Amino acid sequence: MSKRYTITAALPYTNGPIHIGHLAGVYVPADIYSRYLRLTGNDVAFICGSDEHGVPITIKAKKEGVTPQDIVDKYHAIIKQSFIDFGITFDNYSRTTAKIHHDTAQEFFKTLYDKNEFVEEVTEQLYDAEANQFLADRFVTGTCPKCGNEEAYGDQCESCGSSLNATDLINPKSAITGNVPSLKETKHWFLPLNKHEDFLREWILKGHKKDWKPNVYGQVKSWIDDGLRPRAVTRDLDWGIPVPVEGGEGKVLYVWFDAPIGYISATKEWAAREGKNWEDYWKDEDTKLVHFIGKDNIVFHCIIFPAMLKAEGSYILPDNVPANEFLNLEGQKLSTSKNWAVWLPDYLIDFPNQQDVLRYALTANAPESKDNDFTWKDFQARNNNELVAIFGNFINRVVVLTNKYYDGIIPAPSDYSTIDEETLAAVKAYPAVISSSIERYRFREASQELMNLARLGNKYLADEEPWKTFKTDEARTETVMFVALQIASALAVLSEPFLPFTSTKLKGILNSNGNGWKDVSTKDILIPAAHQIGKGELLFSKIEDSEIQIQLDKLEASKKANEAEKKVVEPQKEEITFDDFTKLDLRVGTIIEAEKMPKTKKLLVLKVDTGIDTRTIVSGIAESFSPEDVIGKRVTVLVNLAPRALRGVESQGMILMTEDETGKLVFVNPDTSTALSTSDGVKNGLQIS
Ligand code: B3M
Ligand code: ZN
Repeated sequence: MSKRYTITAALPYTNGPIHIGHLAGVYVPADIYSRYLRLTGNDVAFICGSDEHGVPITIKAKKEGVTPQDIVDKYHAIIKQSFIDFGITFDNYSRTTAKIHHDTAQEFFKTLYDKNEFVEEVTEQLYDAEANQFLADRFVTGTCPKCGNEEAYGDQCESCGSSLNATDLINPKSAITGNVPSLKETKHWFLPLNKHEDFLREWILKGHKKDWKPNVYGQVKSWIDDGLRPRAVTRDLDWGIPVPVEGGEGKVLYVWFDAPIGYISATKEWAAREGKNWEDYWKDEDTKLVHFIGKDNIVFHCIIFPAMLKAEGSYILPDNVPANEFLNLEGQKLSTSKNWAVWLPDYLIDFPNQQDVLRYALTANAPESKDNDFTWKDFQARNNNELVAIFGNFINRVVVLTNKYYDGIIPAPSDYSTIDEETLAAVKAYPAVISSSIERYRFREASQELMNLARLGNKYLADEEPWKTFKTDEARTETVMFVALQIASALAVLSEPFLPFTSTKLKGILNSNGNGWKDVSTKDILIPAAHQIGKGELLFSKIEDSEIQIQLDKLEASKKANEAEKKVVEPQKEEITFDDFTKLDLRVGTIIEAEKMPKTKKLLVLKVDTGIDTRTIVSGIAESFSPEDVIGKRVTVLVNLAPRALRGVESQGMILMTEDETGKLVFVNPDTSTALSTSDGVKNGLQIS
């Protein structure tokens, strides 16, 4: 039965382009779902837009010396275009700096204010006096009180997912100046989540939300069980939506208060354009609201936004929030700041017309129930071994043989064999199988079922061998080719949600565009005899090792750049006088014996020939060098250091060591050119010139 759906995809922060983590977590599954629902005849509003307020944008603008508006204008354009080029079919891609959004968010706030749904309170908040700035959200970092992560933000810990108030952080530090913040009084409006606890418990825990993904349900349950607290929904910032009530001057709405309302304003904008009524999509109990998000957004979509909607009173609540886990890249967490990512605009340049390959690789390996890893090798294998070798190969054989044997005109079948009948029956079962997976948000499973249909086609051809029967049995060959063409037609339809560009191409090749999703299971003939198909064109092409290497080299370059940045140069120590320096008696010595100090990790006991005597020196280098490494080595020795007992062994001097540019411990070696290396200078102890 046809239904109305409002499908939202998390509004990306407009401080950088989209990367594969966003795509795998949110946009690809949301697009598959939306395309599927449209194909099956539903009324769909697929909504997204740029999240343009919030601290990350202010921070980026400060860093680049431009205004926040400059930043959001730049990335809104980049993000919007890359979604279009990638085939994400939003019905509307809006932005939260749009007037319609400011109006909608302010009106929403006003309604809750008028209904007394907020608690107005003066509290002490973290304040950076040097920056003249209250510190909330990403302006402050500190240790998470729940899990101990030392890099938690003022509103959330990304490590354990907890939602936090800035004052919860242990050892808070300003992200602007690095200062330890002070406390300063300020007035804010709080949404008393505690007041909505019973409703949330009833709605999610006792309600029908048992069909939510276990990771989502589990997180939400644990927050509710922990007890909910009031949460400030206003901020002392200048970038954002002004608080529209008395006393709100100089304050803006908290970005997580305005952003989800962005779904509503984007729907309004779309409805006005399309001549529809937006309220049908947000206020009709028969409409199904589904939020696609990443796991770090669960609390906002399952607790805070529903509490806001409930408090307002006239809205529907989400039917499901199929949040995904995270995608890693080559074994490491994706990171914008470390440039550890595959950026969508770059992908579209490096792999032109290969959107479907990335869509498929990300779906087949989607982080649906646990974090997953994207590797370029897997991407290549998904393309070469599945898209090319299974799907592409099947279509290519069917199209080439039809053109070769029948000039592209589909032959009429004779009697079906049992195999033919079983094969056609199996094809008819696929729409229901794939639908069932998609409707349960199991997109990986669904994509694999699609590939199984192509496998079925390949097996059918391999078993029936029309290239052999062509010489001996015309009628049998015609029947086999007819059946194979039905499978190809089914693939053209059922691939659309997953591989939309391929689906369009394939429909073009088959010269057939008329079938819908349900036709595949109900019609006996999807493409009729005597129909003329087009010439073949390859659907997919092999990705070579050299193309993969280019991508791996890019990542290697990011890694190097990060290491170079990370290298903190120790500041120079306090100045000393020449007299201080002349006190050091440095000699060239040779290590003649070395052994590990028992029961220690770090210490080696060395016998060193200093030229004046042989003495024992205990050196803390055992983690970098084994005894065998150092025996026979010429070293620089400070011989007049006061003796000191280490673990009961008297150490009579010190071997000079330093770190090289990579941080590795190295000997100050008298035989290579180091700072102290003129042998005269060393021998004389002190004269370096
Ligand atoms: N801007 C996405 C993020 O956390 C955030 C989503 C808003 S959805 C209303 O990166
Ligand atoms: Zn935490």
